[in-house]
Amino acid sequence: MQWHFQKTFLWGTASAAYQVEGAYNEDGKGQNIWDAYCQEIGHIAHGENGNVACDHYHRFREDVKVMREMGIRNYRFSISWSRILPDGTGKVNEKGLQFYSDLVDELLANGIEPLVTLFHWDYPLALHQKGGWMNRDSSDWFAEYAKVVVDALSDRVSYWMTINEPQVFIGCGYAIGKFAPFEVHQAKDLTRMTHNVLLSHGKAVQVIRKYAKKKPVIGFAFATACCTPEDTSPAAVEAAKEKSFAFTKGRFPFEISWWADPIFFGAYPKAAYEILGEENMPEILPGDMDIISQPVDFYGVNIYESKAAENPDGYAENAYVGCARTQMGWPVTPEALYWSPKFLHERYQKPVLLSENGMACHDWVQLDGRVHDPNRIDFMKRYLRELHRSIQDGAEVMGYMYWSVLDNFEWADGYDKRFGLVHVDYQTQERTIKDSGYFYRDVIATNGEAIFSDTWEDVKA
Ligand code: GCO
Repeated sequence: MQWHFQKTFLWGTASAAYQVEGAYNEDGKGQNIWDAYCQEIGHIAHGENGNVACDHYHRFREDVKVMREMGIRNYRFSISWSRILPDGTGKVNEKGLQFYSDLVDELLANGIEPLVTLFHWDYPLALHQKGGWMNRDSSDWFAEYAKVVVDALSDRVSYWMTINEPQVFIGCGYAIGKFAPFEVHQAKDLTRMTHNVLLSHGKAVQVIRKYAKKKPVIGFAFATACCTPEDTSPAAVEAAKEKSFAFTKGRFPFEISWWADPIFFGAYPKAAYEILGEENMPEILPGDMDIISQPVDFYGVNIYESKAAENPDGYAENAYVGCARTQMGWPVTPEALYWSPKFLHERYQKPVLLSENGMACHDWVQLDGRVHDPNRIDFMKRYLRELHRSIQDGAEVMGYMYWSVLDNFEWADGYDKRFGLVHVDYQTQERTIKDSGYFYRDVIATNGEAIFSDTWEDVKA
């Protein structure tokens, strides 16, 4: 068995505009729904918001330097739509574009490949006020935004993700009201929003293919991992695969197939019509499914934990009494990075990009000035060993983006939850590379071999 990943494997890290940039109202940036709704008391832990965050907007050169010290080769970041188009459409904010152009130049000057996510939840407030994803025009708004970004950055950017986790921004934002804009809608609205989000994805793919100056590699970053089989018998594996891609009213709109089947098969799952009822399915105009099913180059997926195929203890999650859990409370389930790449690659026949994986820990700077995070190092070893095993067993996996480069604004959880390879002191904005950041440096330098050491020591010191 080879103890490393393929030479072309993309090792990197990830972030999102609203979670790291700050400068929420600077240099002509327009408001987005997180700017607006974080001001409402009760939504976010401690009443926190992304107004300043990690101040990445002003400190991006320092942050790129830190990435370089960690040997990061790829950096997945998102563009703030309302920083580029303050009203969502129309007038372009040149200072906003300049920030992203400077960031891309800084990355490339430091040997780091940029991967751009067009939309990571920070929907322009002006467009939300025009109906947002409920409005059939929303896909044209998104295509216009995509064109502005592609014209500005595609001479240097090759990797594109259209949307990040529609399962979550529609599911948590409009079905269960946990994320901005904190609304609760019924099925008819949710399917209509889904259709407009998928049309937006398809039209953005068309724009990138047509106007990108460098040959583009296009995908998305979906949520929702596959289920872990009860055991490795063929029957259990089949059952887990079937459950992973099933459409169930209870999990709608968080499923995989609800979002991925229209893109790869050009149709919504049949079970959706049966379970939701024809009357609740979206209006599909001629040509819509052709737009939605534009060919993409990879299936990007954010995986933190696997789902349980069947859980005898009644847990909805893949958990058991006393199981290891991260600071988010999520069960530690490394096999998620074996089964999800395997099942997703088999079903959709595209290379899989792990666009996010990581864990939140109770990190702080210790008396010796370092941030010792052995649990995160152990987590990464276990998950990456499973990813390596999945590749050895035939799954095509193109890369791994650790979430996240910096501690940052963890949405409704605010700043308590720390996912970063780099600790951020939000009082001083001081960055401290955690032990895991130095571990990841060695993982990348050895193309993965370091994950097989049970006793990795930080050679930096
Ligand atoms: C997501 C989002 C990230 C989160 C991260 C930790 O996957 O939910 O893409 O913005 O911060 O996943 O929850």
